[in-house]
Amino acid sequence: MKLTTLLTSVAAVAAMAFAGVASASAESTLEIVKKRGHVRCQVGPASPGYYFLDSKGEWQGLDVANCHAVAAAIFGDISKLEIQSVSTQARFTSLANGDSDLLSRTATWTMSRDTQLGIDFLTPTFYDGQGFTVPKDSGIKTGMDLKGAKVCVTSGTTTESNLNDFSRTNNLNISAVTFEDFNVRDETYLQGGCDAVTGDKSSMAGNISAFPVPGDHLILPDTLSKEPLAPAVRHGDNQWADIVRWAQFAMINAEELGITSANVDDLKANSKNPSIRRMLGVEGDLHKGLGLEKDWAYNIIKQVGNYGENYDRYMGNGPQGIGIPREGSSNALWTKGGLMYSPPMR
Ligand SMILES: N[C@@H](CCC(=O)N[C@@H](CS)C(=O)NCC(=O)O)C(=O)O
Repeated sequence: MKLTTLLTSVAAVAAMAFAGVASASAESTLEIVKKRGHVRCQVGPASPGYYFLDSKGEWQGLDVANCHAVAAAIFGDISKLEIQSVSTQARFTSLANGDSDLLSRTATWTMSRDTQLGIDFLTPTFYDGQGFTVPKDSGIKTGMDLKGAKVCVTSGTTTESNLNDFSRTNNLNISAVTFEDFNVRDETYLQGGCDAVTGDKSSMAGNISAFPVPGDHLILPDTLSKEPLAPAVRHGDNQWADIVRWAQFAMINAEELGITSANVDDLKANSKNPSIRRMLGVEGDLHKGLGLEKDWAYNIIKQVGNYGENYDRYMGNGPQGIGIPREGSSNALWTKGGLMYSPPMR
């Protein structure tokens, strides 16, 4: 099935499912989640950096931190969470039909997804771009060297459509070899079944780190696309979207204000900075608009940390990190020339 046809049919199913959810229940997502006692947060099949199982069998990662933040904001407890690992192809339908409360899983915010699938994207967690991985000894230096090449790609992704555009625009006649599962995609590449793999550059960097000899592969300098990776919620419940959006902003704002999981107790007790006092619920009533308790943001920072702590831990040089430099990139704070920016919390 062509991607456009697939998207149209997914959109139709999602719209029907969404109408069903809306009419079957007048309850808000927050009420449903509170009654259930936990948040259902969707990630993908384990992917280094973003969502993976640690040695204790617990989900961790930059995208999982968003799931934890929402559980902390609502319940004051990150364990009030069910992580759902859903295939790439089923991800948006699963959210639109009410199986998940949110998804947080390297999904690119695009116009058609945002406007046609019964879902809404929130603020990006990571600004990525698409690239190619090739064997170092292949002699391939740029995407332009891929004329007539076989390129392995995950189906149902922006990656697949961007590859098509890139090949058409540059007359490269690339043959896309598609896979539902990116592990099978990578295995096929490693066995020589494709000349290159294409994917989001950060995901590929994570995958390469788990290859038998990471040094034998390289990511080409080309960046084919913008991939703003963002969480998404079901369309139509603005309060729920606000909760997830402001949970993310709380982590970004905390970094800007210098609030970390290590100093948040001290700052809550002693800070004279009005911005810090408002955000941590010491003064003001910011929590009211979200329908949460005063300490919603305190709980996020105490239990999950600020954005930078999570970046370092999972995307940077922490023991579980995948070593993607942040400085000078779009993922730096706006005060350091990047795009990570929270509107004022006042
Ligand atoms: N950001 C793209 C790619 C989606 C994506 O990340 N797919 C995953 C599976 S959930 C994948 O293949 N990840 C590994 C990779 O691209 O290397 C999109 O939203 O379509």
